[in-house]
Amino acid sequence: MADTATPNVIRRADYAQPAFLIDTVALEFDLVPDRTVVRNTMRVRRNPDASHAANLELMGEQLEFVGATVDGAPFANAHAHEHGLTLDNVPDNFELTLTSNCNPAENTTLSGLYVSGGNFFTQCEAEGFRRITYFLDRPDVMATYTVTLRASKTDYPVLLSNGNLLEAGDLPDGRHFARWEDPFRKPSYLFALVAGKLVALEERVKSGSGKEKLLQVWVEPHDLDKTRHAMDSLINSIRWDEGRFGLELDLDRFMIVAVSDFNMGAMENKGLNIFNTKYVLANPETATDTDFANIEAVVGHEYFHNWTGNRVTCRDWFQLSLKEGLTVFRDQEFSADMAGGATDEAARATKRIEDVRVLRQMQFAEDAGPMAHPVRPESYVEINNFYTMTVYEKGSEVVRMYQTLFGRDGFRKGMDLYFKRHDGQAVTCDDFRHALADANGRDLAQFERWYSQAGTPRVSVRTKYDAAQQRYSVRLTQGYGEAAPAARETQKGPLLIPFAIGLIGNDGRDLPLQLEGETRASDSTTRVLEFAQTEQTFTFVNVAQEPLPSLLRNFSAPVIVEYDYSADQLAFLLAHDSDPFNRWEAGQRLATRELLTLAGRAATGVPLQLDDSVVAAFARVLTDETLSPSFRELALMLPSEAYLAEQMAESNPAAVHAARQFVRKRLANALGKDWLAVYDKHRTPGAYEATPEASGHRALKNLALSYLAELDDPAEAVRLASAQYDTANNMTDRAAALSALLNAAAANGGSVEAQQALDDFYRRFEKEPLVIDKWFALQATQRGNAQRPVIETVRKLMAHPAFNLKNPNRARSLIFSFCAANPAQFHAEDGSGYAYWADQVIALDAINPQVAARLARSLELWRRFTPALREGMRTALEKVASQVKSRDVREIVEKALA
Ligand code: B3K
Ligand code: ZN
Repeated sequence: MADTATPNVIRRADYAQPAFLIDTVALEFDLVPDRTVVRNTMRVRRNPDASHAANLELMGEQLEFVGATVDGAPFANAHAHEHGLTLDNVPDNFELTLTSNCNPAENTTLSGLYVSGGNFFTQCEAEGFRRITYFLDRPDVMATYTVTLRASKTDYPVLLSNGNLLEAGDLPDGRHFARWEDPFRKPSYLFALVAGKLVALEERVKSGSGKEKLLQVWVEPHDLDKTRHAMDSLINSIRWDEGRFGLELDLDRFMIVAVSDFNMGAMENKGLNIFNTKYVLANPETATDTDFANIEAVVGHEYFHNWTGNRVTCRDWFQLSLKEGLTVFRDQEFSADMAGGATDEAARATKRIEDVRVLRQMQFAEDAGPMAHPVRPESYVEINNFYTMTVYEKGSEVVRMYQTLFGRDGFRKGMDLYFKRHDGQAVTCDDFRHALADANGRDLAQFERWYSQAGTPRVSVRTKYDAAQQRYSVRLTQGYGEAAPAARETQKGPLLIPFAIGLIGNDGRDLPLQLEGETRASDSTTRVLEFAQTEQTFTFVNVAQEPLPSLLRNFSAPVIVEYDYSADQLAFLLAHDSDPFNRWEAGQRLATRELLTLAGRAATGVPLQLDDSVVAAFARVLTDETLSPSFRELALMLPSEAYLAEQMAESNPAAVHAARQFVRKRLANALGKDWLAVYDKHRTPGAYEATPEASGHRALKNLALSYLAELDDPAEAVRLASAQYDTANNMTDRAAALSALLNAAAANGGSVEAQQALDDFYRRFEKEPLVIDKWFALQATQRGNAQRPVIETVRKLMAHPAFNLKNPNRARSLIFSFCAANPAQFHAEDGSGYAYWADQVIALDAINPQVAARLARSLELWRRFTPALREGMRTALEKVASQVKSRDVREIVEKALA
């Protein structure tokens, strides 16, 4: 109890080496759902580098202690307590055997050993292993594991664990066993086991050095027809890591297992990756193009962890971004290479734009609130709360900056040195930075601030052209603006910011770049300026005409750029910038500026108007057939409501929604014929193909359909959407049609077509949980109106027989979709959304604290909203704070209220 009442803060500065080390672990499991017996035999020794401790303190949670032996003899001085097991006065070097029981059937937290769909699964990161056996459950204790699994042969025909299968066979009483050995030392968080009725798609491939590898994707039998894409993604990942980083698969066998009850996306357990079904199962009928792309990215991500995370792991959890930021960077590069190879910059930019959009919408918001923390946090109460956008996405941007500074080859040299120095070790973010610095002969001391300072940096730009001297100066100033208090206290000094810039002439082409002091212009028309002081001026010489600057090309650093572009200049950049990312960026700036002005008007009841020049800029993109469809789709998509609300001095979701809807309608009505032409032109008849080109066509076509559904007279759009719904041969088109029907209906208080499609969708996919998740999510995120607020639909759906709060995917599809992805409805003025949110956080807290804590975060920015909403949010937060028990949720709501 003491633990939940006054949560302990864990601090990075308090790191101390473990007093003991564990070299080998032999685990034996007798798997029974409500009483699994675990016998754990460890070789333990005192750590020569740590200060002396007489007692061995092992972590343990929710375990029933049975007994201990030391070197084969019963050991009486073992005391089990709420947080683990204390063994008094142990020898210096000994064999310890512990026996304990746990109850996987009752484990709804999905951390440790649990049952899902009648099968056994584990999840150990970050601190779940201690729910399986008593252990030094910290990443700097690395051991080799042997695992023996015993279970009923009929109920659990398949028995899997990390590494290689040593032997398997039958036992008396209808039981059987399997024994696995993982030859690589690993921290406990990478342990895994799976037992149950599963089948596998198998492939044998040869790795770069010619060794044969067995690859398996394990699923429930009825899902075998949805495994091909995951397998292809795995094979592509293996090839990519060999080609780009010279990293080979080190085990003879690599397994992926899908489970439908899972707290996050997937887990990189050594040789036995466990995945949320959402990131494995796909066929054209059930999965969208986005699902296909996500599966490729997540399969890649977990596979890449085999080197960045598993072979070289984290010394402590403050170093989480060492493996996560780096592995996100690797998966982003993998997806970009899969889409565009190394050289198709436009195709690569599509991926870059998608990633930056997520970063800006989610990580910038995190940085602006009470959970703001550096990429390498200084403290935490519950580590699971720190698997964040900052650690992952900003962490990835930090890794990307090394590559931007040193080039691909310099980055590769740094990676090679990192593995040479640290293979088999548990290390820190500093170790990574030093490897990159040393391999490139650079001092990166200042770069450390990217790891220790929270908040989103702002770079303001002032330019001056001297026509007589043909000089163009760019003055950069960096700071953090009005940072959140949590971020402000970490901010100590200027950052080293790689600032990529180009100069554009009035014909739309890049000008040559020559900095003052250089003898000639460089070959490239993009220059990475190393901006390292609070204020710094860079002067370009021999600039024949006044240029338009293209700033922070390809988003070369995770910062906000402030520069006073005129609307005409933005339209020009949108039409001409040679950097595809910045072309998109110009359109976004233009739209954001316009939308924020309109939201301000909507908030005060002033009638809305949209300038014709904005419509014209969008029309040019819409009709420019030289641009790729996927780029056009991204450029024509307006910034999200959440992002826009976050940009307001006081977030006003209703005003943002009104403004954005106004612009969508205006663009729909003004360009109706063009949208229709685009819709027709980008159909993809014939068999479904999951290629980037085909999915680009579908994305643009479906965006056109969504705009057509905004027309004042949506009859034609409804006809098209209904036809598309009925004839679709893939989920991308079917779901887009359904969504268009729902949105067209919202304006008119419902429609027969929408209801029919919704009912049909349910019947058609009743047996496909991942598709039923979409059915819930589409309804939770639909547009509402005064007569029919979405909260009513959501409440009704909570009582639907297919709803299940215990399944995280289902809870996310309904509750999270409403609370986090439908801002205009969630932030209803009557506070109904907040009351609902509080009830759900409290209900989930008793079932699954990790999932509850994620939901709890949807109100953390409450102080930034309009006063009318703020009060309702505070009341809801206080209610949650007074009722929840878990450390996870308490940390979130207490920080929000502090
Ligand atoms: N490493 C896991 C995340 C574990 C989350 C624990 N709460 C998945 C990943 O990032 O690859
Ligand atoms: Zn990861």
